[in-house]
Amino acid sequence: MAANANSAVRATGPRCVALVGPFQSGKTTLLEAVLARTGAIARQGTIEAGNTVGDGSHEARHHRMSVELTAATTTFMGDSYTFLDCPGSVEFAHDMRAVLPAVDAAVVVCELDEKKIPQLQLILRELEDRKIPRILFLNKIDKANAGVHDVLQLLQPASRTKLILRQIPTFAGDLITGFVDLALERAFVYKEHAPSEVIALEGDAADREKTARFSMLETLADHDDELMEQLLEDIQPPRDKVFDDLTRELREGLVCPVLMGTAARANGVLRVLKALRHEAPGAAETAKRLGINGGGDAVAYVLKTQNTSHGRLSIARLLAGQAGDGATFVSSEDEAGRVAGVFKLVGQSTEKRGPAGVGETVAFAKLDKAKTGETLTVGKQAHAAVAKVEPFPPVLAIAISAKERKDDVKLGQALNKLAEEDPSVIIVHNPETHEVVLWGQGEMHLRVTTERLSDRYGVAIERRQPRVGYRETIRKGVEQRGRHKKQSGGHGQYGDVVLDIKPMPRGAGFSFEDKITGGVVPRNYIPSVEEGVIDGLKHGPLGFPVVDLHVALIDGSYHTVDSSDMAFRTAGRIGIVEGLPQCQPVLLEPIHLVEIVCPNDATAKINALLSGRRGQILGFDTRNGWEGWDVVRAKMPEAEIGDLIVEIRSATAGAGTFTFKFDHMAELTGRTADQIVAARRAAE
Ligand SMILES: Nc1nc2c(ncn2[C@@H]2O[C@H](COP(=O)(O)OP(=O)(O)OP(=O)(O)O)[C@@H](O)[C@H]2O)c(=O)[nH]1
Ligand SMILES: [Mg+2]
Repeated sequence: MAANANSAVRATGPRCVALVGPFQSGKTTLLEAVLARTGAIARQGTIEAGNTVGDGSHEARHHRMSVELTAATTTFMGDSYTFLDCPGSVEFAHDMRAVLPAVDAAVVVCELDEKKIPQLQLILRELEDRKIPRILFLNKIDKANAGVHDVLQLLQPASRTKLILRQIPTFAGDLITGFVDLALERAFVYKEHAPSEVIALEGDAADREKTARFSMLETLADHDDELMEQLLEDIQPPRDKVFDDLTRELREGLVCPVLMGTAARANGVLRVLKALRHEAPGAAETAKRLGINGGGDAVAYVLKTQNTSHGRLSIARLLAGQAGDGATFVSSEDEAGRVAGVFKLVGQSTEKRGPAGVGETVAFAKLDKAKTGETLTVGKQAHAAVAKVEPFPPVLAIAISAKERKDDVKLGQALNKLAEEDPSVIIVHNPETHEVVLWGQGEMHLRVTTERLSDRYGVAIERRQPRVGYRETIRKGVEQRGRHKKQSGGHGQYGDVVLDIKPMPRGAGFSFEDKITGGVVPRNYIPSVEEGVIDGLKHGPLGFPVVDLHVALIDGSYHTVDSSDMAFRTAGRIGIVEGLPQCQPVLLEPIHLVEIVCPNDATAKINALLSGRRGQILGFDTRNGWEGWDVVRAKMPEAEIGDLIVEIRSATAGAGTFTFKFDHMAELTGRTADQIVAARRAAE
């Protein structure tokens, strides 16, 4: 008996499958084909016609790309399947990354396009790291021709797991008209929007089938000694054994099969569904992978939380137990809410249904506090989070404000909701500039986020470049008197101070010292003098906050009746404001330590890019654990980092990215500094 006799048992119950892959590879089109093929929709829509289930939101239609997760449930041969159509753009990657822990398998839709290999590699790594069984679907075969032969040679570098070709194309002249399934050993001819038809396997196709099948078996035999012996002895392994191995090795993450087709014509789609049905694991294995022992209380993982016009909908997969109306969920942090409505989803269309059982993916309504990526439990005892997917650090920012003042509060609330749905959006309030800065994953991500603000929440906004954190400091010291005296009728105002202003080393900040002797400034007024100085430092002679200086109060005078906290505060401010221009003020700009990761064929371009942006390259290295990738480190002014991601992406076909960390403030003089100061003046 084969060692793996049990592993080939077909999974039962509802499945959940992610459709992932590089940008524009055809995931949404594949979902459409699957839904049409399984009867969930009457006709297959197209991206061009703008009538797909997948890109149903206003923003997705408008941009003709997926900008968020879409879930659609359908039935295939008596089993329920929920497909999660994930955006391919790296800017919306969090919507994909957050769902992966809870899926049984992923179909990775890709193209025969060398330029998209690094992106494919990024996605496959994510799946490999999370141990998600995966099938590659090589799409757009209609655009390929007889020139396409070694599919694996092109695709293999993207995968650390060995790929196995499950199908080879068959041709009529130069056109691909069908395929041979190497496990079934059957030839099929594609029919548009209909199941492929079995044809005789003969001639050239039969020869190619033998060679290709043999290499598929060889790869399988790497993990099956018995099969290896059979191959060595030239014994044809039984078909069941081949299917058993395909199943076991897929589930154990030892191999990644490659299927092919044309999603736009629904060609090759049935084979994908069959592979999922027979070979992919089900909810029981997934729960085991996540450390959930079944039975008992319901455990659900929130794939995505959405705020719709009907309130909050949480798309969740039930990994244990059962949950319906009235179920109260808790997360490890908080109560999540009480379910008021369970829905089956087919994209934007919702259909009310009964309680959800193990393995099902549904939308729960009214879980007011459930956030994307949370693990929820019914009952008092919260289950530990089954997965924690941290968003990638943000790479691009814009400053926004409500067009109309009256919308300020609404804007704040809407932003919070958007950040709960999409944790890769980060909102920062800058107290110094009073700006709301929206950080995200790229231009399109920020654009879509701001579109949602107006489309969904009706808040019109203005957007600007966020301000760079310039500062200024002084190069020499001065002693300066600050006097405030007002004698206008009755009670006057009197404060008089002498400040000793001195530069301090970089990073020292600000310090204040009381050097008054003999009570020439009474003790109780001294904190007010300091406050006045601090006030004056907020806006230096160049227009920026002043740092790295020491101010000592060395002398002054007071008036028994007219002196007050207010008067000394004003005197302190006058002293600093009048003193600073005499101290050779100089601009300081923030310099960050930048680390760029990129496929190594782009390293030279990245180096040039950094040098062109006043970057000081510290060196580059191979990226640890990432074959074919480099890391480039540099110090760069914040002003030059602004839209750096846009250029990095264009130099790396979207695969490169960067992180940054504040390093130090550096003096900036000359033309660039003059321009910054002039721009600041003009803005005031
Ligand atoms: N020739 C051909 N074009 C296809 C096929 N499948 C999809 N397309 C086209 O490829 C483009 C992208 O298709 P989508 O289905 O939106 O791809 P996607 O992977 O969902 O895109 P994102 O979600 O934005 O990453 C559209 O113009 C489709 O019409 C196919 O099988 N053959
Ligand atoms: Mg899509």
